[in-house]
Amino acid sequence: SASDNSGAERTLVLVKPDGVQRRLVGEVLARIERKGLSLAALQLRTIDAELAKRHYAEHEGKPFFGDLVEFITSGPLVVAVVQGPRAIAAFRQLAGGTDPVEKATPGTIRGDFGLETQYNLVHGSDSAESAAREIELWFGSK
Ligand code: RTP
Ligand code: MG
Repeated sequence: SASDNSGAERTLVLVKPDGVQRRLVGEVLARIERKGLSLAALQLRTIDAELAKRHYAEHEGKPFFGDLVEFITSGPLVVAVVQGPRAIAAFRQLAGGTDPVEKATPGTIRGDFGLETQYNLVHGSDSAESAAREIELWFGSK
C-alpha cells in the first residue's frame, strides 16, 4: 500500500522551468538519488495551459493561478516519477517549504537555490491521492 515501507511508493516530481533554465536539473536529480530514491520515469517536456491547469486544479481561482500557469508553461520542464520508501514525504523533505526564504530551510532544494515563491524550482506530489492523480495525468494513456 502507499502507507507502508515496501519501497513501491511513487511520487510525481517536476523540475520547473526556472530549474531547467538555471541548469539545476542535475543538482535536483543528484539529491533525489543521494537520498536513496529511484527514477522510474524521466522526460523533458514543454506543456500547454490545459495540462498546467489540470495539474494545479486545486489552485484554480486563487490570485496567483494565472501567473502560475503562465510560468509553468513558459519553457521546458523535467517531469519524473520518483520511487522508493515514503517517496512522497521524502521528496517534499528534499524540496523544502513553498516559500524558499520564509519556509524552506538551508539544505533543501528551495532553501539552497530559491528566492521567490513563484520560482521555487521543483514540485512534488503532496499526498498519495495527489501522486496517483498526477502520475496518471502526466504519464497515463489518454
Ligand atoms: P508545488 O505544488 O509546486 O509542489 O508547491 P507546493 O505544494 O509547495 O505549494 P502549493 O501551495 O501547492 O502551490 C503551488 C505553486 O504555486 C506557486 N505559488 N505562488 N504567489 C503565491 O503566493 C504563490 N503561492 C503558491 C508556487 O510556485 C507553488 O509551488
Ligand atoms: Mg502543491
